[in-house]
Amino acid sequence: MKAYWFDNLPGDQRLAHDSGRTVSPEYLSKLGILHYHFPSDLSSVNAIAESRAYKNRDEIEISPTTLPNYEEKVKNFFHEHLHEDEEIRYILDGGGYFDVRSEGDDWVRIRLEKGDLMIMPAGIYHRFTTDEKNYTKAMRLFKEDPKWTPLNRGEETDENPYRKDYLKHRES
Ligand code: KMT
Ligand code: NI
Repeated sequence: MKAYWFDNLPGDQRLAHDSGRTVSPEYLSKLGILHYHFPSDLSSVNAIAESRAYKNRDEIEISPTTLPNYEEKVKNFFHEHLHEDEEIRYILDGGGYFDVRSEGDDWVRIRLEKGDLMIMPAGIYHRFTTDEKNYTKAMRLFKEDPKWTPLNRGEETDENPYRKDYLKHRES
């Protein structure tokens, strides 16, 4: 895992877009993001899922050969959105980027690779993209009652109770 400020320069979303300014683990924690590294150890993943009552999971292989309409899907993952549940992702192979909004509404880019597990809080604005290698295999963890539908950013999501709750906790 590596976190840095997104450079905001034009170019394919799958490029690194590394401004060269790193973001500290403390700042990620302030945004409410948790990160772990579990190399090929599903027991740790299972323990996290159990402790947060995340009872469902699936695996997704995001690549041009395994995901129909790959280019379109990759663009969709990159639409800024939030969820009403935590988003928990465990990278099984390959790599990719999650961008999350900072307190000042700038993008923090988080590079994840095999063995990385990230938990994003409910209500945080974010987006995802594969990298130049076009290959991410990930486990997606869901609660029993899934509220993981992406809600694209707009006036309504700014008023979403999960968004308001996130901001309240981030500021404290
Ligand atoms: C998301 O929320 O954009 C995703 O789940 C992307 C696929 S998992 C790496
Ligand atoms: Ni999401």
